[in-house]
Amino acid sequence: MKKIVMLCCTFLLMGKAIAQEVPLVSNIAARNNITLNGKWSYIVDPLENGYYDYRLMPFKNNGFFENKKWNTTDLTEYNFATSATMDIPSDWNSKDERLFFYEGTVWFQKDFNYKKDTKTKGILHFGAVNYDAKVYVNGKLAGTHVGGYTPFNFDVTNLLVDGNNFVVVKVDNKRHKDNVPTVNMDWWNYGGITRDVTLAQVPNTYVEDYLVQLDKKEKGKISGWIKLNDETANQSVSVSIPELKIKKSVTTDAKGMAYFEIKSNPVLWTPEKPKLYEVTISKADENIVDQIGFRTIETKGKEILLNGKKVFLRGISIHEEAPFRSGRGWSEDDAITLLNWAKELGCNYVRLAHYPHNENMVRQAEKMGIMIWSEVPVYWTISWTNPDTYANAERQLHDMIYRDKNRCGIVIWSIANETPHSDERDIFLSKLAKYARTQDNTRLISMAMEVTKSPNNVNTLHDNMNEFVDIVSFNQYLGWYRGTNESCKDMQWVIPYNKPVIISEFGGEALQGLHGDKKERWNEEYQEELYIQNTQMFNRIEGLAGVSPWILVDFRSPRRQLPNIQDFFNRKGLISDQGIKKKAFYVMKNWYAQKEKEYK
Ligand code: GCB
Repeated sequence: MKKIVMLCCTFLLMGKAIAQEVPLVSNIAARNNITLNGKWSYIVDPLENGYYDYRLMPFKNNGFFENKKWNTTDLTEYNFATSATMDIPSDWNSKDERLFFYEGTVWFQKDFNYKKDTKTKGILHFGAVNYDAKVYVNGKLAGTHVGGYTPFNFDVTNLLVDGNNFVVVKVDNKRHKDNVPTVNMDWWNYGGITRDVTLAQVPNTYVEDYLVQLDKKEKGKISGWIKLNDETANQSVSVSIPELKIKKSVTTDAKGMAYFEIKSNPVLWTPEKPKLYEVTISKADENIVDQIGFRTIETKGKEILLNGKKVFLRGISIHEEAPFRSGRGWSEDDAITLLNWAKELGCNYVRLAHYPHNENMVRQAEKMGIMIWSEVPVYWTISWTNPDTYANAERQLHDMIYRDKNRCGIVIWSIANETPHSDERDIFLSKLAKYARTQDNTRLISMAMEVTKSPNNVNTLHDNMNEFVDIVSFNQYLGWYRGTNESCKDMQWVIPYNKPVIISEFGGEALQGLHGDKKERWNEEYQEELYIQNTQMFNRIEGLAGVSPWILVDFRSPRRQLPNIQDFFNRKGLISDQGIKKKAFYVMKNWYAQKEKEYK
């Protein structure tokens, strides 16, 4: 009898996934959480000996993920307990000087305590891991993920035990041609568990996701939906916005979805008055609190309209690099420092390049009244014809939109940066643009295109992708990669599309503190002159609706080698890596002050 019962149990376990990736739990920070941030033990494993045996076959069950307790009788050649520790979130390149240039596998391990109960599930959530993650809980595979800048989570309920548990993550950031991004890029490929790690303890049936926004079709209405993880009908869920005296209960349909429409005229979010409302999504055993703003964003001919009013996007491009200490930025403090600088420059807009930034950055920008361009790392020369590469890019786009769809600060989704023209690229990107619209029809779509060179001082912009985007954006480097600063004076621009135009990048390098003739590169005066000439030229571009100079702060890049000047920093920042403003900062600031007046 006993034997039969045991067999049944095994069968049931085999029929049911022990752990699995589940749709992202929205607004993870607002759930009942155990944080797994903090000290993790780590083992650097350049040959992946913790994963493959000496025949290069994956170990069945005694890889490093087993976290075997070391003793003198067994042949065990690793020991997390005596290995060094690293603060997570972080990147190993800036945490361990031996790993500055390292691209490969590092194993991370952490112990934690958990109180199991039958009414809740454990969802293990990672804000981001760069690039390839294999996650194990108590020695068993919980799931895998690729892509370095988007969140993912696994339902690990069946792997958790009451009391002591451990999690092991194998992180591999080796570059591969077919990845997104591909092998060649102008930023540091920081490896590691780069964003928050959270174990959310949610009710067995929980609110997985929700959308609360101004109705797209009808004025004076807020609409949206609440989605449960289970396809359970007749569950009562509600949305409340006390400041607007809204409390609306709705019931789920057979798909676990509940839709609502509420008559309301909220104060609209603007950069000048970034009004956010406290919104609570509730179920009998769950309350999720969010801060949500309401606004409309659209285009009309060559204009961008925010809440129906023409705006000029006074922007700056930003990499997700930590101010002062370099390394990957991730915290609220990092976000506040960077965004305060953007504010000081006079910005109402930031281009978060070249991948989705951490949630702190997006939420903080929104709070400070800064509109956002958010981008996926479809950068330079991707493997356009590889279906897996497309699927990877689409997944990253999906997850970026999914995470941030309630963020009114985001006004533009960007699907690519500086991609070379070809039929294969057109097929890939047009599909991606159409996909973006299926995921969100309330924001604008764009991509950073390139200027196609043209003779006689006439720059004509031509890109087949024009018909798939709402805003025509392009990077141009007059005075740095093309022409001289002087050449800006005679340059004419022909942009033959009836759409708003954004210059998504322009700029040049300067080592902060290096001074000299404005005709000599690398000194601050050269960069200053480049900004003077370029901004004067911009005044002549018809339909220009925004700019985002490249870039706010000097950032690390292995492409930038010049000794004593670059030393592995791209020096196009308006601010040095040590937080000191260069002369060009003030040129841009003045130009933005003028623009602000013009658009008042
Ligand atoms: C670009 C790229 C950006 C580079 C920049 C540069 O056009 O989009 O990723 O860092 O130029 O500094 O060359």
